[in-house]
Amino acid sequence: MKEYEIYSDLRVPVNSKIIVRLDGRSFHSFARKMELVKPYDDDFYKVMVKVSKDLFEEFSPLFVYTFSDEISILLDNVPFNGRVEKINSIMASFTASSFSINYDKEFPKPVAFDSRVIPVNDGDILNYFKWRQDEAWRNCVNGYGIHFLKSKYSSKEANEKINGLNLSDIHELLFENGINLNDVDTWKKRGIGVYRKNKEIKGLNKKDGKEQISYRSFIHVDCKLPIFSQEFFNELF
Ligand SMILES: Nc1nc2c(ncn2[C@@H]2O[C@H](COP(=O)(O)OP(=O)(O)OP(=O)(O)O)[C@@H](O)[C@H]2O)c(=O)[nH]1
Ligand SMILES: [Mg+2]
Repeated sequence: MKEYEIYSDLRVPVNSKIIVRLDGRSFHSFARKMELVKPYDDDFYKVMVKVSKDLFEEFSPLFVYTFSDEISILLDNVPFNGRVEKINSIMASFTASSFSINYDKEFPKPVAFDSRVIPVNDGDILNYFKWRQDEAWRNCVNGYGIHFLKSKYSSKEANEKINGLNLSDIHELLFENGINLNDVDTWKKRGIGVYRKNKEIKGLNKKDGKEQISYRSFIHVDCKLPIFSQEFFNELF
């Protein structure tokens, strides 16, 4: 029967970097049922950060990036010998478990995340994360836009109106109504990053009694990410 497991040999090359992207299943309806604050629910985001840190501790990636209900994990060392079934199933189940443990509220039903593996060469890492960060920005403008329109019109009318507007129209509409997206928290516009950072430790050298500086790394949650650039990733790894 073993030969029936025809997908178990599907592998990514272990010498390539990969990104694994996890996305909450039907979180639109999860958000409605859990009555999450619109457009941004602080408690939900705190949980997504805890999940991102759990993933970081478990899989030692180079970088984790999250916004909305999705998490992207950039891995240098491809786990499970590159076996796609293993990577996807373990990452997705680990994420759903971590989400459930860290969210100490009852859910209407069990939550799930989907998972996909994306092999990337070094030249595409910036493009990938720029693409997701652009999506975070679109999400932010649309989120504030629809929230504002629903305060003025019926849900149906608000949806119709927002579909006819592009991002700068929505930005303008919000501005005219006293909502300046420049004042919105950076993490809502650019997402949240988790990565290792070095901390300076001052100590005494036992041999000569002189002060010496060493460095210890810790997991840093960055809620004030810059717009992604090559310099940002050059500093990371
Ligand atoms: N109210 C609220 N909703 C949120 C928040 N963050 C994410 N969401 C919801 O999560 C959804 C995520 O979008 P998608 O992943 O495209 O939609 P989905 O319903 O999860 O669908 P699938 O991923 O295809 O299963 C958004 O549409 C929002 O409804 C939040 O902070 N507040
Ligand atoms: Mg989703």
